[in-house]
Amino acid sequence: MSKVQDSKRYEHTLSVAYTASNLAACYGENIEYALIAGMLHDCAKCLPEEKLLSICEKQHMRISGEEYKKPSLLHAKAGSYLAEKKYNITNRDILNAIHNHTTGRPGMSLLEKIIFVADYMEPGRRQAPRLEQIRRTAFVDLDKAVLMILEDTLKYLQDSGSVIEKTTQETYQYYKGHAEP
Ligand code: DGI
Ligand code: FE
Ligand code: FE
Repeated sequence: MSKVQDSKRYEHTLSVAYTASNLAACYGENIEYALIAGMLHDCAKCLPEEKLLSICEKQHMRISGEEYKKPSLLHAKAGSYLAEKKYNITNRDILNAIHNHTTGRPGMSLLEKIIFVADYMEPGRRQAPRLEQIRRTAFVDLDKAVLMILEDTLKYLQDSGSVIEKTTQETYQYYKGHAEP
């Protein structure tokens, strides 16, 4: 990854991999899968937007209006494609964890939730509100941590007037109905 990412992104990548491996140990997920998914989750993050669009168009992936407005959202889908074709990952769960790491999806697998949460709370993250609380919650109630992250992400996106991907909204509604109160 250090060859395709700038140094800040590479540091984030290592932190996500380590955080994901700890969550995997906590919840009985395969630690190696968590490390691999963490290492690869942002493998397309440093590609230019035109490249992300061309990869997704070439593969006939569905691109939403929001993704056309904000092509950087496609780094997750394009990353999943590269993980399969360039880095030879065949495990569907790992590929899905990469594919869904930015918006989440309703009914995520354990590995998908681990990557989604690790990406948000890795120790290098400093900006988000409630980080300390989310970090503690993640090791006690993973679904609750997913919900808190979606709440804060949606609030941040609304406040900053960003386009909101339908999947992010749907994932929030799903975990609002599923996380323990
Ligand atoms: O790639 P990273 O920066 O490590 O993390 P990420 O893949 O979760 O991307 C983070 C950004 O994605 C963060 O600023 C929130 C944003 N995001 C998540 N869902 C949506 C979104 N941005 C928009 N515009 N719309 C969404 O639905
Ligand atoms: Fe990302
Ligand atoms: Fe990331």
